[in-house]
Amino acid sequence: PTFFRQIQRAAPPSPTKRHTKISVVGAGNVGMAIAQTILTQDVADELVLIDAKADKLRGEMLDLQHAAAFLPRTKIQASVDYALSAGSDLCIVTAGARQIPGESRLNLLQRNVTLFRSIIPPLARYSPEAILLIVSNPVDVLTYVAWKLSGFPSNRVIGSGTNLDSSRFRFLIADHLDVNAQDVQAFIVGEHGDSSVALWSSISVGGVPVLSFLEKQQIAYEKETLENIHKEVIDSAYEVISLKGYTSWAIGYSVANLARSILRDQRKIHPVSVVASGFYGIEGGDVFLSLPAQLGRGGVLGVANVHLTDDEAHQLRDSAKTILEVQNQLGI
Ligand code: 6V0
Repeated sequence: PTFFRQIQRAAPPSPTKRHTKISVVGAGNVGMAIAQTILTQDVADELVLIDAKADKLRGEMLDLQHAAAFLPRTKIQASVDYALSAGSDLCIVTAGARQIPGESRLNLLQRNVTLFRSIIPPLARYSPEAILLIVSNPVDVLTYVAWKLSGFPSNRVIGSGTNLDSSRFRFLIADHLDVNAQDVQAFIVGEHGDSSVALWSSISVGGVPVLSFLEKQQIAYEKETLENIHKEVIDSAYEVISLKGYTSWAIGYSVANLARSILRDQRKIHPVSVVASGFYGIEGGDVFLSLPAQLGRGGVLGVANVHLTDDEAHQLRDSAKTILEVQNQLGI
């Protein structure tokens, strides 16, 4: 129905103003936190939710739609059918099987690979030009799996990787130094989770390199404090999960931030999971690990060749080796 009487024929939308569409697969804790943050940040004209549970999905869709009066305008739809995702610019995958008590990590991974076989091919078929952003864990291996199953070029398959670990790191450093976390530059790279690598020399606050500043002041004990902060980053996911059962808000903001960089062509550098083979002597097969990558409308625009100490490069090669061993058992 036409509510407004037209005073003049409306001009067709400008071809330079792009319509943006995001699909989120998996409407669980993480998928919904990402969806709601994307809505508040005004990055998409259209948001599609896909999940296997039809009732839960419709409930989540209605609940978000009812907030329309308070949000930038975004068309929100949901379906169990991937056809609704057609023409997406960005597909975010958060669907994952839950660990059964006593189940090995490899077995959980196998079940997630089976899940991805039913998710990635239809996503790729309906949105052949999309960028895939993988969040489900173990994120580095599953990003590789998504890359293989989609047949997409590697610049259009990204894992959320250590973007979240790095934001936890920046928060804790900011809290320790009593500064704004947005002024803290600090990168955690490598494998998302237990074996992540903190790049100590990358830490700066407002352009001042923290480590050399502390060394000049001969505050040696501060290095230990920073190392403890990295330990706290690694433990923090476990702590949140043991306290509230899952993590959601920080991963929601961190992935929405990636979505903004990609779709609004921000060309910002984020530590995300990309093909890392060939960097820092990583060899033996294709492996995804987080490195500081520049993100924009084309996906991964480039990977920063940051200086790593011998020890840091060694840690990355170790993670790559472990991941490759796991990948070789998957039959992908
Ligand atoms: P959840 O709340 O159990 O949600 C998972 C959702 O996936 C559920 O709604 C399921 O119905 C849905 N699902 C299952 N199978 C399918 C399928 N075949 N097709 C479509 N949907 C399906 O889990 P939660 O949201 O807490 O976590 C999701 C994933 O994100 C897990 O693998 C987590 O480990 C991972 N995380 C990754 C993080 C990162 O930094 N990369 C951070 C937090 C969680």
